[in-house]
Parts: sequence; C-alpha cells; structure tokens
Amino acid sequence: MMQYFVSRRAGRQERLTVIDPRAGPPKSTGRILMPVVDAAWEDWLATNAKRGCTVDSMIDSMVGAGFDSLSASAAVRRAVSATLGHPATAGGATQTQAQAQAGPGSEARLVKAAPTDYQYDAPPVASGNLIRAYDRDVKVLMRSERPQVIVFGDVLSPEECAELIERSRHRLKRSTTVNPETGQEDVIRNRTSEGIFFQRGEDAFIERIDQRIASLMNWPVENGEGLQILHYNTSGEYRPHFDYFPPDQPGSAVHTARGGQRVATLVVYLNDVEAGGETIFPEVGLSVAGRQGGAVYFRYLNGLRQLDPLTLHGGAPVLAGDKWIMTKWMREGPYS
Ligand code: PD2
Ligand code: ZN
Repeated sequence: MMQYFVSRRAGRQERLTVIDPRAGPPKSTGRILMPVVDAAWEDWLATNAKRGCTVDSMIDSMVGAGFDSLSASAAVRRAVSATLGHPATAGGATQTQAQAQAGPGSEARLVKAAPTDYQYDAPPVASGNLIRAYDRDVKVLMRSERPQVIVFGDVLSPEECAELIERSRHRLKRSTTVNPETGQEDVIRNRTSEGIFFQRGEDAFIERIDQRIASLMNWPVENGEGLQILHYNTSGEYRPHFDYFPPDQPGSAVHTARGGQRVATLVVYLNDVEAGGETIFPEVGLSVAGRQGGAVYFRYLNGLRQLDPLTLHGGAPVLAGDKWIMTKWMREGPYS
C-alpha cells in the first residue's frame, strides 16, 4: 500500500550531530562536519530576507540542511539586520505591529504579521477522495487550503515510474536555476540535482502521462511545460524557492513571454527515498515525504493574478539513497 508521511512541524528541529549534506558522508576521522555559511548561503539569506520570509522559516530551512539551530539563528539574524537595517524579531523578518505599538523596551508579546493578502479562491482540482484522471483513479491523501497543497497517491503505476527512470538515466544533465537578473539558466549550488525534459506528447507513453496529469490538475494539456525528470544523489537538495517567476525581477519576462506566468506545480515521486528528500514548505512547517507513484500539487496563482508567497518550497537534502521525481508546471495560457 502507498503511504505518506505528512507533518506540520510545531517548532524547529534540533539536530545535535550534523553532517554537511553537500559534502557527502563524513570520512572516518571521528570529527563532526558542520556546514559552512558560504557565499551561496549568504546570497540565499539576503534574497529571502529581502523577500520578507520569516526568521523562523529561514532557520528551519537551514536546520533542515544540516546546520545546528544556534548557528542558523545567528546567520539569519545577521543577514536580516544587514539586509533590512534593523534587528530580526522572533516571528518575522520585519517589526511586528505589536512591537511598533508597544514602543521600545516594552515586553509586548511578539505576534506574526499577516504574511499575505493573497485571496484563496477555489482550486481547479476536483473535490472528493478519489479523482478519475483520464485513464486512472487517483487517491487524495491530504489537502491544505493555505497554501493550496494536495497530496495524491497512485498517480503513476510502479511500472510507469520505472520506465520514466530508465528512459532518463543516461540523459541527465546538471539542473539549472533561473538567474533573476538575466533570465538565463545558471548552474548554482542551490540546486544539486540533474535532470531532463520530455517534450509534451513526444510519444504515446509521454502523451498518456501528460493527459492524465492535465486531467488531474484540471488544466489544459496545452498549458503544460514538458515533463521534467530530476535525480538527486545522496546530499542532493533544492533549497527553498518559488516556482513562479517573480514579477519584480527583470529576468522573469523572458520566461513569461511564452505561456504567461506559472499557475501550479505537480511533483510526482518516482521512487521511495531511503531517508530525507521530503518536499518542504518552510513558511507553514509542512513536509511531504513522497512514496513511489504519489505526488504533491501546489497552486500559487489565483484568478486575480495574485501570487501566493506561502508556496515557498524546497527539496530537503537526501540523507540516504537517491531520489527521482517528475515535475509538471502549468502556465496561464498555451505553452509551445
Ligand atoms: O525535489 C523536490 O521535492 C522539489 C521540491 C521543490 C522539486 C521542485 N521544487 C521543483 O522541481 O521545482
Ligand atoms: Zn519548485
């Protein structure tokens, strides 16, 4: 039977023995390797502080990547004061309303400011526990309203997962990330995976999967980007990011020129990961440990064309074994 582990973390994970997830398993020196706040992490911290991410969510992400909570907390606080010019507060990166009202030196309880005025309209995905998606019955295992996240079981059969892996294994290339300034695809350490794209409907097998996914997401098949297969080795990760193209970044226009903004994502799990590799939503403390053939859906563009910042998400470091996923991104309009 397919199983999912879905958790909302109430507090920060404490990991006292840490192993650098980007450096591979430690050699038998008996020493504990600690991750280093290097230039890539400094960039990541500055970008997310500017974006208004909460202090807790940034600390969570760093702890998830193997930092101890004290170093993570210190690095986040340093980055917030350097980037925003004022000290970080417990709940958020900006001064809270309670603090502002209470004035300096008072003992007011810190409250988290409302992170978004995003309007949650009804997602297109069908209601119910079982959805007939083109040629297959797909199970609904979990739904979250804010952000809109749905966990599915049995989207693909084990044979389909195996076939997708075998077709991809010898064609993988190091994954890239969109450069926010230029729109070019850069290889950077935020994303330590390798992948390939299948053209939409490139043969009968891919066409059937494209049709099934479009039916499940209830969005036109023509609006879908080609299926992407991603492979992570042990220690591979994809640090928290948005799948939409931030409208305020000059590099986004190149991407939205074709098909418009991205609307929603479906990540399908092609294998069972031995340890780690969960899909995480650090703003809301949600973690999805996928099982073979299952998937997580999330939607970030509503009918008012607002973008939901609570869909910040990442692929947690793979702690043992490897991880294969398939991603489908849907656009506002036809994508060709
Ligand atoms: O590997 C994942 O779980 C993951 C997480 C977040 C993949 C993506 N995003 C992606 O391909 O955009
Ligand atoms: Zn993503």
